[in-house]
Amino acid sequence: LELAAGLKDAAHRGELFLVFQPQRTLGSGALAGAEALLRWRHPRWGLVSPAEFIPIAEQSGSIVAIDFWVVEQVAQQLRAWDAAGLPPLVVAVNVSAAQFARPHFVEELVRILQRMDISPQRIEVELTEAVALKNPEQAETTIRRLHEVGFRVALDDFGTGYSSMSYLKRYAIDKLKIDQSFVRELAHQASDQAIVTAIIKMAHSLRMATIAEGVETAEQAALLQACGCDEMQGYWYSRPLEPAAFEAFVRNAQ
Ligand code: G
Ligand code: G
Ligand code: MN
Ligand code: NA
Repeated sequence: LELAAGLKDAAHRGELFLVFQPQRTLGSGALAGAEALLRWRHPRWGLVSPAEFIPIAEQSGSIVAIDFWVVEQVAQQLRAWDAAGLPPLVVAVNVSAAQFARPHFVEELVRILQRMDISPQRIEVELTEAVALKNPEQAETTIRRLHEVGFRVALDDFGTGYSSMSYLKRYAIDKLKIDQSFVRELAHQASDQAIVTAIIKMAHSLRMATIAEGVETAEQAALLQACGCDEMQGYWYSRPLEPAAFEAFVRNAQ
């Protein structure tokens, strides 16, 4: 309860901020993009994990305002990086079920980006299977609409939800994010290698790209590349970085 009360105005008090985790193309080694991840620095409790406060924000309903604040921050950051001469990166944002279910979700996103003069093509919308499957009919329409206006769509934590193969055919998904639980023991578990290989093959035959999450070792990266995975994200390449550190990382990667 105290956490919920503290969260209510956290954005206004400047306690929320974003970190950006670089994503790497496995073939060329080039920087592929970034995922924006929310952080809450409370004056007394210190850094509170989103794994802790996102569920609370979802229960209290404040998640919608927070998620739109995140999009606004990302757009602002992209403008700043463009002005600083960084290459035009695509940034992935996590979307909650409550935000995705809003009747004018896509238009609300577009309006925020228009205000900042940032094209939807710079944003990848990350949905989990749970978010996408809550209301499959609405999801199909919303994802199609997202595409029409230029957003990319990625399916987050893929393989951990109630994966139904039928929606992969129906939904216009651009990218599957292979969950880190399949990556963790990749070098030691034949079953994980089989699953990862199958996900990548299926994704490619449906013309979707793949990114592996939670890549922590060179060995995992090499195995993923051998399996044909397109991109990777994880501590091995980089931890999530605050904007200044991210900018330095990008300049170094060029
Ligand atoms: O960064 P970290 O691994 O601690 O994130 C934990 C969880 O919080 C992940 O499931 C992630 O998707 C979620 N999360 C991080 N940032 C955001 C955000 O801006 N909005 C939403 N809805 N979830 C987020
Ligand atoms: O649910 P989602 O995939 O959006 O959240 C990604 C989470 O994974 C973030 O909390 C991020 O901080 C975390 N993360 C990113 N890279 C790694 C990694 O290499 N190892 C582990 N254990 N977690 C990671
Ligand atoms: Mn994510
Ligand atoms: Na994920």
